[in-house]
Amino acid sequence: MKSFILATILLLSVSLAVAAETQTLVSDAWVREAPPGASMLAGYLTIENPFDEDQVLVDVSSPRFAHVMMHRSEMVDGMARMIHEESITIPAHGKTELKPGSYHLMMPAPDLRLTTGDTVPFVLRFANGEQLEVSAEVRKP
Ligand SMILES: [Cu+2]
Repeated sequence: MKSFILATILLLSVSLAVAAETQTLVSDAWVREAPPGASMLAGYLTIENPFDEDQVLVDVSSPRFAHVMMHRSEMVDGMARMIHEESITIPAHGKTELKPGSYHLMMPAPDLRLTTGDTVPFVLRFANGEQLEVSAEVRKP
C-alpha cells in the first residue's frame, strides 16, 4: 500500500511538471486571400493564455512582409473604422480571437499575391519575452 501511494505521488509530480511547461497556444491562424491588386492583407488567429497573468502581445513580424500591424475594427455611428493597437492583451486563463470585425493583423503588401493553400510564417512576441512561431494558411473567408 505504501509503495502504491508513493507511485501515485510520483505520477502526480510528473504531471505537474508537464503542466508547468504549458505555453501560450495559437490556433486557427489564417490570412485572407485578397483579390489581385489588393494593397493590404489581413491575418487572423486565436491566442490562448494558460498562465495566471495576462499575456501582452507586443510585436508581430513575418519574413513575407515589411510590416505587420495590429489593428482593431470598430463600428462608430454605423461606419467601420480601424484603430491601430500598440499591443493586444490575452487575459489570464483566457483567450483573444483575432477575427474579422475585431482585432486583426494587417500587412501592406502591394506586390505580393497570396492564394489559397499558401502558408505565411509569423513570429509573435510577448511582453514577458515569450516568442512564438506560427504558420498561417491563406484561405478565402
Ligand atoms: Cu486593419
